[in-house]
Amino acid sequence: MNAPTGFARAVCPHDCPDTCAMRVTVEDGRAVKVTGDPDHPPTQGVLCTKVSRYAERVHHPRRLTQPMKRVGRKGEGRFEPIGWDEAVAIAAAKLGEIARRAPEAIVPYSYAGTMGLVQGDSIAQRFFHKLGASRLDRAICASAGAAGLRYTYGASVGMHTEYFAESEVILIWGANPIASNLHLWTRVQEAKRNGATVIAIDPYRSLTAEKCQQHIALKPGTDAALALGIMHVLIVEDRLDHAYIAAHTQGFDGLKARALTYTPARVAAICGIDEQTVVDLARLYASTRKSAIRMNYGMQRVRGGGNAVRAIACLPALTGAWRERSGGALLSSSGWSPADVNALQRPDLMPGWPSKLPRVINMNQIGDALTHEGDAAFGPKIEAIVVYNSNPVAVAPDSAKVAAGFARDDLFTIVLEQFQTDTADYADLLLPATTQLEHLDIHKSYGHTHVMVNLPAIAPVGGALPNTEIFRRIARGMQLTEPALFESDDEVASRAFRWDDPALEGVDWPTLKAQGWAKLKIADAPFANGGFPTTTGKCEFYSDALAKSGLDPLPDYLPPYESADHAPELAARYPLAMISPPARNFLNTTFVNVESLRATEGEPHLDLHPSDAADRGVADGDEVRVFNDRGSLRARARVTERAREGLVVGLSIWWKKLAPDGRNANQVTSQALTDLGGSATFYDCLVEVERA
Ligand SMILES: Nc1nc2c(c(=O)[nH]1)N[C@H]1C(S)=C(S)[C@@H](COP(=O)(O)OP(=O)(O)OC[C@H]3O[C@@H](n4cnc5c(=O)[nH]c(N)nc54)[C@H](O)[C@@H]3O)O[C@H]1N2
Ligand SMILES: Nc1nc2c(c(=O)[nH]1)N[C@H]1C(S)=C(S)[C@@H](COP(=O)(O)OP(=O)(O)OC[C@H]3O[C@@H](n4cnc5c(=O)[nH]c(N)nc54)[C@H](O)[C@@H]3O)O[C@H]1N2
Ligand code: SF4
Ligand SMILES: [Mo]
Repeated sequence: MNAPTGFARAVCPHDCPDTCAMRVTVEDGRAVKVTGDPDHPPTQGVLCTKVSRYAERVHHPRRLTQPMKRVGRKGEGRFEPIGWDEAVAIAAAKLGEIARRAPEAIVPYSYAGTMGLVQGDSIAQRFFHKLGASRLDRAICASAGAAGLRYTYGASVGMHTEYFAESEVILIWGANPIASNLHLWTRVQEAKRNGATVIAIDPYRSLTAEKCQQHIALKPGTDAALALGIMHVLIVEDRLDHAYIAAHTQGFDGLKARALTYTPARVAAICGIDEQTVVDLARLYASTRKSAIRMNYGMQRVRGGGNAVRAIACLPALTGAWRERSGGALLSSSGWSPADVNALQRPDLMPGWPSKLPRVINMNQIGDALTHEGDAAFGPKIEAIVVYNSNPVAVAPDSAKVAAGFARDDLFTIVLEQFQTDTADYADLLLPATTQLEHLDIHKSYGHTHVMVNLPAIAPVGGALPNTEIFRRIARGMQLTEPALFESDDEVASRAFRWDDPALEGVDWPTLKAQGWAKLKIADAPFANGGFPTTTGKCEFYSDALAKSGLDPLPDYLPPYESADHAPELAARYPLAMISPPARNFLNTTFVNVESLRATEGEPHLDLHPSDAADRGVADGDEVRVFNDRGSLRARARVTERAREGLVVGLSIWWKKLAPDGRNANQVTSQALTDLGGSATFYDCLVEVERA
């Protein structure tokens, strides 16, 4: 235990770029309060509202504290408690039987319930690799953007958050930091006080957009066109850093030819904004090298998401903004951390390694996968699914199909959870997992450049166990003998990073454990002299790797699947574009069951523009039905200009069973995948709305 009484040091485990350092106040073995650590530079002593309530969640009366087996119908959520020995025996027998016959019929399903490298994907991955289970493409969130960055910069790397405070122009592009990246917003406000111009590029007037000097409300999924339009202006007005382009980029001539086809007039028509807005934005952007772009994942949840990130990522290399530490772009900083994924996850344990590996299931298509009968192309029908760190019945797209899959009587489902979520209701075995205050972990961050350690502050609540220990027990129950499956959490954490990496100079596992965190050694202006982590060392406007895969080697605008440009017939029936970005008081579906936070969000809302509301006879406060061919949900209408014309917004992600109609936004979202990275297209979704 870190500290039975007094302060303990922890790390916020949630899927959030800020990765805050927390102090936990413990009294009589109970966590009574968590606060932001004032000594940790990115945290600056502040936690967001929802995680300030973390102790409430840890000791919540409905925490799962003992293993349970299903007694009711699937989805009904009726269980009876059993002991750990019985639970492990059931899991081991069932998984063992399937693994001997058809290992790929077992599918693990996990995401970022915790971002910890130990409780996230270490022993669990090793276990599934050893069995030869299907692999999961964990692409529900960030993989289009990650691919966009990889093909342009070589990795998920960018500016340090700290230096946004010194920027003179800041574009908040497809991001809503007040809700989902609070500590960056603090830096942006500092910059604003020093005279910076801050512009939001977002179809929705988010909490952040309303606080910026300008809000450019483009149509969803049109960001690549806007970026190409900015390039057009930079080129024709010669606002380029020719020396930077010559020395540190590849493929300028091709990019130039492409950008010249995106005149401001064409871009204005695609994006649904004024021509002058495009020109002014480009001029402002190029007026200083201290121009910073904060992208977040909002913009890449559409068909052309990968290309959009790629196009935007090219901008700072054109103006030479990378020469300044307060210039450049940041989508994710996760690539700076020397995480040792192979040591953590041991892909070499897979039968057939390295050439003939088990099939891959994209987690965004779990609805189709679970309802597939199996054939030569798909492989065996799925017989067992093991869910941890995720709530697919609520978060995965095309939810009716997902729920139908989980409802299959011939599917064996294990769910490791802290709470009885929508997914837990479908479990055959529901196993209680510890929270961050009860287990050890090690973290990198995708928003800052520190690595961090979380030590347990309290003993596990009730009979809860860490994910790692649950998988160790099931492995032992299956008589597996591979030593990697039985390493302790401390041993796993000690392998999480390549400690000899120059970024970790002077830091090893014992030091990090003692200190709590360490800042990675990365240059202040990392690409001032090029040195991108691509094979060419350049910022790749033109990507040889994309060309080799038969894809467009240059960034381009791809209209959303569900748009008048791409699917006019569909757009005639379903004329409204729906997005369902994060609600401020939830973190995906985590915290929806914390009463105080749910009360703040109220009930599921749908924001729609006054003209769209008038066309449908919808008044503010009416109950509306949102629908398309995939399904429908109900919500309370808020008639507001926050949503641009043609756009409806349902802040998310509600637990279905805590919504009045038992449904959420994913009833209408689709399983289609992005251009690059196989990501989900949650915000590429046409609907119609009517009064309920
Ligand atoms: N409070 C809170 N914080 C969170 C989360 C949460 O649920 N709640 N979720 C966490 C997770 S998992 C993630 S991935 C991040 C997500 O954090 P963000 O990437 O910031 O996520 P989004 O809210 O999806 O998108 C941000 C903004 O993009 C806008 N947007 C939607 N479509 C488009 C588009 O086509 N173009 C442009 N330019 N903008 C668009 C949305 O209106 C929204 O205001 O936040 C994390 N932090
Ligand atoms: N409509 C719509 N859908 C979306 C999005 C959207 O913007 N709109 N956003 C998408 C995005 S960006 C993401 S990242 C996904 C997020 O999807 P998920 O990663 O599934 O996120 P959560 O809903 O927060 O569910 C995480 C679950 O993990 C559990 N958990 C936390 N820690 C632990 C642990 O240590 N052990 C175990 N066993 N369980 C733990 C929590 O209790 C919680 O129920 O949702 C996606 N779905
Ligand atoms: S959710 Fe984000 S902002 Fe809130 S405490 Fe966690 S890391 Fe910090
Ligand atoms: Mo995410």
